[in-house]
Amino acid sequence: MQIQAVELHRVRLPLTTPFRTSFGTEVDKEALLVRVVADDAEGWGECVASTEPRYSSEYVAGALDVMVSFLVPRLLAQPDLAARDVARVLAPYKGHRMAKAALEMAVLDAELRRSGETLSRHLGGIVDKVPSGVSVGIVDTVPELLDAVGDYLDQGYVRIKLKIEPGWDIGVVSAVRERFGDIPLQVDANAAYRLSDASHLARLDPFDLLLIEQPLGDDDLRQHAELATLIRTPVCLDESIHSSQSAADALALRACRIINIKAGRVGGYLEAKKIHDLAVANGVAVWCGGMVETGLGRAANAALASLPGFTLPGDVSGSDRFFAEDVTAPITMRDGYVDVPTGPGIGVAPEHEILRRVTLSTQVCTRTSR
Ligand code: OSB
Ligand code: MG
Repeated sequence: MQIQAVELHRVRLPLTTPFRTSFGTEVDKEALLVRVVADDAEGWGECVASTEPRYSSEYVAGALDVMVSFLVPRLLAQPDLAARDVARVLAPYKGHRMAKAALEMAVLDAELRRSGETLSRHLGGIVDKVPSGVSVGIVDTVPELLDAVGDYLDQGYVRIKLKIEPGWDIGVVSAVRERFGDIPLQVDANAAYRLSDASHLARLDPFDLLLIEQPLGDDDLRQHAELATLIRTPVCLDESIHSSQSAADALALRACRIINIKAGRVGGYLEAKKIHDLAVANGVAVWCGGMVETGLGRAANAALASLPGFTLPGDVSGSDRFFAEDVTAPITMRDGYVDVPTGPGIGVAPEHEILRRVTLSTQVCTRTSR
């Protein structure tokens, strides 16, 4: 298809409660929603960069700039563009995987809407609903956390992930185990520890966690491999995995037994599928991470999580986990599952009236303005 225009909508949604991790606290969710318009098709994508460059180097204003200055003009210059070409076309510009992923997602959505195929089917999905886990942020007190976890379990979430950091780890996990027993439980450190904390992290061993996500720094593959020999909890990587190449490196180094796949972090849903395939070939479990996406990104994540290698519940929670009002029809978790969308493409799109209300700014790039 030939792309005629790309609209970039910067939106802000208030979170129902602040979301705190070892790298900071978010009160509002900002996102860039991308609409690609071709002659006979249109599609939507979501950029998962956060407001500040704390999870990774990308951030909303930076993503917007690189899209407008470099990525979008390059896409608009292609006389014929397929989703499978987007990564190669944008490859001369280094990094900026979240920005690239959002553009590829929108082109892919347009293509699939035109052909009538669902994203799930296109990627190789095999189920019509996916188990729904929830990521629980750091809070001020243990009783407050226990209330939150109890609430999510009552709602039906099938797996709890606790954000941890030094000072909010062993005691917290112990308290949750004591109160809720043998529930599927895992932790995410977002790179808050050093290899010298290994004996401290080994104190999580008795709690039979499903995994510990990204205990050490983004670049510490070798250290993760060493840590994995010092603790019993399976090591899972998030921030360290940028591509199928770095996934292959991590597996070769035995730096992890499990991979959290986020399409935005690795440059798109097509690269995410490659990592899935690589993990399956190596007998490594994967699960679908989240970036506090709007319903658009969540719907696409549900499609990704429907692939056969996603054998652990993902951070694919309902819209109401974070938002009082989503930009799409709400994603709902029912009896522990989220439905994989059945409409063509991603299967959902922002609702015009809501989008208008939450939009901070819109930038339109056209073939003629490039
Ligand atoms: O490390 O998995 C993470 C949210 C924002 C940035 C990083 C992470 C998260 C989550 C997932 O924990 C939250 C979600 O989208 O459900
Ligand atoms: Mg994580």
